[in-house]
Amino acid sequence: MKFNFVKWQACGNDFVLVNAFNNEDVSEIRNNAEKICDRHFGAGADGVIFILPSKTADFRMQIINSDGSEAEMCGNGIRCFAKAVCELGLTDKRKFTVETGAGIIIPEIQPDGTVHVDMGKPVLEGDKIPVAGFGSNKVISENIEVDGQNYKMTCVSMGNPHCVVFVDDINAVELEKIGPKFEMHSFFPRKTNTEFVEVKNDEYVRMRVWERGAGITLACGTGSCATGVACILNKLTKRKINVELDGGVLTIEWADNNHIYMTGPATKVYEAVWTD
Ligand code: ZDP
Repeated sequence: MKFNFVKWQACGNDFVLVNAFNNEDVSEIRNNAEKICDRHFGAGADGVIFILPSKTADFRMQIINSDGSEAEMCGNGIRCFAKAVCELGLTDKRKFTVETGAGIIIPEIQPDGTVHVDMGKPVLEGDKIPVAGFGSNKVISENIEVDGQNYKMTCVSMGNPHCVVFVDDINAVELEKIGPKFEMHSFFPRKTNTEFVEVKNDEYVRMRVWERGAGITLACGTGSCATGVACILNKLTKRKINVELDGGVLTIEWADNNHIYMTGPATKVYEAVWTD
């Protein structure tokens, strides 16, 4: 297997980006995503992202997690994707449409190099997130028992499922221990990403994430969007907040048009050729 790729990171959430806009066959790369993402035997990344053509948008984005599973959407990844397609000369537009598993997403490159993304509308109906046992009701501050301990969860989909848990002290969260237990909990038929959030004030929160199919990552964009929504549903913050992650800060706004807007950085790290 031999292919060119570009390594990108966004708030420390890192990806191997592969350009397949001319419909190249990337099935072998996709099937080897776990090996490619391995931090010792591979290039090392939280996921592999493919730049693909689309019939319904300017581009299509596909993301494979580091465990080889496919995800519907990724927030940090789409900021990397947006800057990559410009860098590759696949468009001279600064704002364009991207087909994803969460629908059409619209990134816009800002003059300062950050990317402002219309992430679409959050999905709050339990059975659409999906979370079992709540029908189409919203899941706000509901009980969940994990490892013999009770937690309050608020669940949101940004195309991919998120379970947000507010805590008093984020440093006391044993993320490595309880993260996978939330991910695999019977409430979540398609598993879940889990965000632990300490609210600092009504405009600033600290969040750590255990990602479905990737474990602890330094940042999660869709998770930050879900965190913003959960903060507002629980009347804990204003509609525009900064989310401090292990790897950086994202600005999240839940606007009056019910769309979530995410703004943050994305940086190219290197270009390479995979040759094993
Ligand atoms: O839903 C999932 O399986 C996530 N692990 C996908 C990756 C999400 C990402 N970290 C983000 O920023 O939203 C890329």
